[in-house]
Amino acid sequence: MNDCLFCKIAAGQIPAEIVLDSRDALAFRDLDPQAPQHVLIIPKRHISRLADLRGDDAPAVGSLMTQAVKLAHDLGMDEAGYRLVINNGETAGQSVWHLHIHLLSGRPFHWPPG
Ligand code: DGP
Repeated sequence: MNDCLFCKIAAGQIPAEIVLDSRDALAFRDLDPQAPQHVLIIPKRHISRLADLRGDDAPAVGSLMTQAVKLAHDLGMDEAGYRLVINNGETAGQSVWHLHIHLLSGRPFHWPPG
């Protein structure tokens, strides 16, 4: 997508602090971190939001989730714990229309979330 912020980051057109670059996914530090560690994991292929996933996207989503969990491990978050969040839609807090998993760690998280 030409005007998608995260597609531009994936294409190297906008700088980001990249922590993972694989065949199908990219992870980079959030510009406005909500925890001491806050990383976004995105598919390189443009998918606007969770609700747009189709049945044949299951392997892609499984791969994304698996890479998020491995990244949490590699960034040393296992012991402290971490939270994975996907906001779907404006009311849920989605502001960038390219599917992304938030990986947050380094402070206590409350439930229910705000
Ligand atoms: P969400 O609100 O769930 O759509 O999350 C979007 C996140 O993207 C938000 O936490 C801030 C982050 N963000 C927005 N613009 C940029 C940017 O240009 N670079 C980086 N690294 N993160 C961004």
